Amino acid sequence: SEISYPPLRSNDPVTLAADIIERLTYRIGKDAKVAKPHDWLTATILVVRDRIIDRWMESTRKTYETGGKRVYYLSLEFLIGRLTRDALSNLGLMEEIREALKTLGVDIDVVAALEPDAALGNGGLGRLAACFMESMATTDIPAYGYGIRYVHGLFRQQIADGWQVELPETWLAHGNPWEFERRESAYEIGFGGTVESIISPDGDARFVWKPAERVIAGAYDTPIVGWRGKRVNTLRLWTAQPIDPILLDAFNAGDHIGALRESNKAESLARVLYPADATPAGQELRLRQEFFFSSASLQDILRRHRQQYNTFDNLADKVAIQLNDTHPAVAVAELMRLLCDVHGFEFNAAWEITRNTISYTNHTLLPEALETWPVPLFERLLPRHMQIIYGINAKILLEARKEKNFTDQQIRAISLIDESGNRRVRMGNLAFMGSHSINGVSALHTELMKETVFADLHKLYPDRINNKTNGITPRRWLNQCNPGLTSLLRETIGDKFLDETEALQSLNDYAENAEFQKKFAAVKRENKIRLAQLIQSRMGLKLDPSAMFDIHVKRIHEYKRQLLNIIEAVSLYDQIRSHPELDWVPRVKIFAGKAAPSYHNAKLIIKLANDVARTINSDPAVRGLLKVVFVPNYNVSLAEMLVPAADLSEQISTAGMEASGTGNMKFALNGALTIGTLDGANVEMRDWVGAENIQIFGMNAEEVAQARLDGHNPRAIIEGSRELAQALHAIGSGVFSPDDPNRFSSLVDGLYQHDWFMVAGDFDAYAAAQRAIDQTWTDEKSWFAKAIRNTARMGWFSSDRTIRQYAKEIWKAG
Ligand code: DL6
Repeated sequence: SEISYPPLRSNDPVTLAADIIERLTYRIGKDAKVAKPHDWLTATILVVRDRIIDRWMESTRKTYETGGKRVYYLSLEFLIGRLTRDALSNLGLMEEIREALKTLGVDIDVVAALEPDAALGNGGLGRLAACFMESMATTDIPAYGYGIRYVHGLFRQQIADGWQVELPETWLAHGNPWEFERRESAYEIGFGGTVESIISPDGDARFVWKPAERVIAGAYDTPIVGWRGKRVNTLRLWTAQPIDPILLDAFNAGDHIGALRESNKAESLARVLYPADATPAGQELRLRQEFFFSSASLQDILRRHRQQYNTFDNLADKVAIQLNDTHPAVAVAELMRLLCDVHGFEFNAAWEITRNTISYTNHTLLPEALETWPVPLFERLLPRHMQIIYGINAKILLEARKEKNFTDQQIRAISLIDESGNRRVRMGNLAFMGSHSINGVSALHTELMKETVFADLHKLYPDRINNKTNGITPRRWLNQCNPGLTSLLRETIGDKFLDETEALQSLNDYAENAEFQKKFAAVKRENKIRLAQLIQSRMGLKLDPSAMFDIHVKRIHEYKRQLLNIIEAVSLYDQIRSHPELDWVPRVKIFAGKAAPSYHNAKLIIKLANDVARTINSDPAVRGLLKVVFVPNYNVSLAEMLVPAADLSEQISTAGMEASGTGNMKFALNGALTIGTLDGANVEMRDWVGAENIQIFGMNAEEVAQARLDGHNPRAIIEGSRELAQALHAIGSGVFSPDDPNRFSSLVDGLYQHDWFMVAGDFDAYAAAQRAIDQTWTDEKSWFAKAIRNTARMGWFSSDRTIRQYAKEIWKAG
């Protein structure tokens, strides 16, 4: 029967102000006279949330009614940051809410800044998932994100005496008004135990897993609003609860701690996000987390599907499941288990459905980052899944041998079990075999995937690997983070780019226009002043906004080569002091980023950046021409301040090692010039912005591979480069660490001995590229023409484009 729904709520500032007061009074229980800024934030979020709910329900109803295909994005990380500005700006409510709060004597900028960053991710992979969620809603794709509601997101970084110190992140301390607990959506997740086989009268075997431990996965939903509020999708994050919160027998017998053991064990599943993005965590708890969220998500997906269609025969037509890296790869085995053991499918039929439903994105070629698990651990924790994995392996290896004449060596390479040492389950190969599509995240990365990590699987299935170059949401990474540039663009080229980012192309016509250049430069300057104020208030360091802001922010890793940048800073410092008569371009080198707590060299690089900064910043001989800053606790909100303020963006990874990068896109879109290697998406950025508008330097991926094969000789290179040799000598002999002169000798020795990341190998080319950048900077007209062309030509890197490609070519949805 027809249900009539209430009309959508009114959005004029007067109604909004009344609603805010209503929420403050009746939901939070505070009188406006004594309300704290946090109370205003919560009341405002509740009002905005109510506007979203109407559209959220409408979106869900539409999918049910049209029988649309649903996309499920399984990811252990969603680095969403703050949500309030996203929601306000996507709903077009920003100015109305600003006005409403103003009438109540509240400044929206003050309260919005109180929202904690939801730091549920490490870096690029997690932030990509967040951009994709927003773009899926924008492009009207019925999608759900599934992940874990970590109580503690990524650690908070403090810098003490130049060293990184990790502190727990407490983003839920004030509650989270954005989320809805869904008590009805709870699932049991098993671990361990045994597998029983039941033989039916006609001789078929059925398997029943009897787990020894069980926990409950409980759902929390966050609405994700698309641009102009067209569609609202759901981010469903799982929390872990014990079946028995307290063991009363133990408690009554006086064992008060033991009585909570189950509870603690269950809750530990959703307590922390593993803080490493380039090495697998390797611990049992991580495998438990992976299975926990994969199983809960699949049970939820199957329940929703069965409720609508009452069959799983059409699962692949109505459901697309995207695995974000190998972290949810166990979902391949779990979907097989659910279809075979719970829903009665025969193995081959279940395999067809599984493979047609699942697809996998690879985000790294670093062999050490491809997850594997020891067979005994896997077997103990997931005995039925181990059987299924052997079953899949037998099927595929037989096919490879019979149909493609695979050699023993090829069979060893594609097997799900790595037998080269202690036997391990290869999650990358499992994700590959269980997927109909395997995609890389930039053109170069995808080609390298075919040649390296998945070379033999690619020979077996030559049609499966495809490329989907990453993108970023322009709502967060232009409109919101750079309101000054957004207004300038609107008044110059009109509003079309707000809906179609590629319409930024028309800005090309203004690249040489002196009047426009002046306005563009003024916006950049304003953004630099804003950043300088933040740095002064946080660190007490004064920066000159006329200097070039040269920004290198991302996770700290040797392949991202912050070390190369620091060594160049040291060399520049030497030259400024030796040649005070020359016209040096004033620069501020800004670094930020977190190191995995167990990554010794990365932490040492942070200390080096801080030691170098202290020395250079306090040396009067530098005359303020060079400043080095390491800004603590890099997160999404800090990125939103840094990105619009950059003149120069450092994207200098060792070629062949950065799968794509997405920071590179954010900076270029906001009118920074890039200094970078031909790595990841930099290659495509060069094609789009034009080689003359990006500063490319150094070895390409092929040359790096060749140099490694030929026996790269870094000592000879260092000895042949006076600048490099002097800078390394200064660092290695304790010029920047007089309290501990040998502190950095291991870093320097590594460069002399193997230089795996080609820091020495690329140094001269990098230094020359920096001087070429200086040259361009001194010609202001030329600089801004290039900067404007970057903004004009980066529209293709919108995540809306990426998502449309996924939808058309992989998911067949939308
Ligand atoms: O695809 C998103 C993002 C890429 O832009 C980065 O280049 C890549 O490093 C990152 N990958 C990961 C996974 N492990 N590692 N390293 O975070 O994905």
